[in-house]
Amino acid sequence: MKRYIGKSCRITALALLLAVLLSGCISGSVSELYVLPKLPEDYQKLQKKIEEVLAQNSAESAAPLTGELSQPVQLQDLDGDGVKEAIAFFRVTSDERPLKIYIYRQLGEEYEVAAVIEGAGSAINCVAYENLGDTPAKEIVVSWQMSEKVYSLAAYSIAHDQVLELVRTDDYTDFRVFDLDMDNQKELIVLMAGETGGSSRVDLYNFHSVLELESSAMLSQNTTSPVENGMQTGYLKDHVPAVFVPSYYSENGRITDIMAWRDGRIQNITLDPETGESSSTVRWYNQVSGTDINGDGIMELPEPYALPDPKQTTTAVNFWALRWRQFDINGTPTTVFTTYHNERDGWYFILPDQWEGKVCLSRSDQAGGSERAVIFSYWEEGSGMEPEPFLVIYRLTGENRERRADMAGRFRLYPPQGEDNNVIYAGRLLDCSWDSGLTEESVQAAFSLISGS
Ligand SMILES: [Ca+2]
Ligand SMILES: [Ca+2]
Ligand SMILES: [Ca+2]
Repeated sequence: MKRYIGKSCRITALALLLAVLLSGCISGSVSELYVLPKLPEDYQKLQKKIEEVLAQNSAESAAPLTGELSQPVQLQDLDGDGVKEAIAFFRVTSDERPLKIYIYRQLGEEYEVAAVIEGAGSAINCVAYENLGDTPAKEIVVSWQMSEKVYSLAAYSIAHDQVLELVRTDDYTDFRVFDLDMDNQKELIVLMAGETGGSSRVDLYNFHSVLELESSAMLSQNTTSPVENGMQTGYLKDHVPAVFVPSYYSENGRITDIMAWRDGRIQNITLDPETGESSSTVRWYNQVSGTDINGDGIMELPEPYALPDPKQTTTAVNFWALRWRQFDINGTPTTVFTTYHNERDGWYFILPDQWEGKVCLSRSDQAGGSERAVIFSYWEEGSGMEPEPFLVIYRLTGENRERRADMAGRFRLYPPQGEDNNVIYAGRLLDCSWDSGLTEESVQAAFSLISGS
């Protein structure tokens, strides 16, 4: 739609954005946006410089499409002198290299063009400012969109107003900037998906007088492709940095390759040389991804297993338990705890170890879905016994939810008693011949909301 807006409109919109951006009220409401503060003199001068670029034939503002840094004008101290430079993004369609990143340096009250990065392609996909070298200056990492779903990654340094392209990859899949080798300097870590999953790899670009491709590690064989936006950085045991790369594996399966720095290079520390796969990370339930579930700063990956189910009639699993495991540098896992995750209702519960093999779950939805409950029962497979309920966790919505949460026998899990919320979670303990070891307090301690739900 952008291209049909008149140029003056575009300039006004940009000036507005600039005003908002520079005044620091990015989170202001729409009405606030239109009460324009008078621009300080020097920002008006920056705006004039930007308008000069936009005044060219077929020029338009072209902010990065994705990522956190998606404003059309951004402020960053690139050279580390304590004064922020302004960075503006344009597309000049008539040019052979239509994408332009202008870097403006402030000189007194004036702005002048310090450097321009030019690129081929259809759009600037995303941008990052990171120190990848040995000077105080930040490098600019740019993902250029070449065509639909094809992206090229490049890193540039700006020194003495000269743009230097440090590295460039063709058709990469994802990247992170992260200190993998623990030398207090970040590396560029690039996921390159191959034609088949088995030919995918992670490339590590490290700085040794120049930024260069230092080492690579292959992903597991027999996968389909890496999971879109699945790559995560995090930590192993002893706070060793690592990159976690999930891939699609067979039908409904996922496999996660863990990449870390070992013996002077990036290595796939979970890869089993016999199978060519990170066999210890395979999982067949994929609604939950790796996360720091216990908040100790170390990544845990879920290892799902089917809970015993007296009603099971098919091979389809109704209830999964998740063993959350952290890994050490040798790829050896340790379980921190086991949970039942209820993604649909937005909560999870830590299952005590002594419950293993003794507890089954069932669901009970009432009142048109405004009362959804999961019932925990004592049951041992092959015992011939009927499941004996001992705990119910309710998700309550709609009218009277507070009253229903506070019914006799029920206790609040979220929010606390006396507070209302669109969704209220409550628990109930039931008499049972088996001792679950639970109290209201321990149920509260074991219950958590799934963040983001
Ligand atoms: Ca500066
Ligand atoms: Ca490093
Ligand atoms: Ca953790």
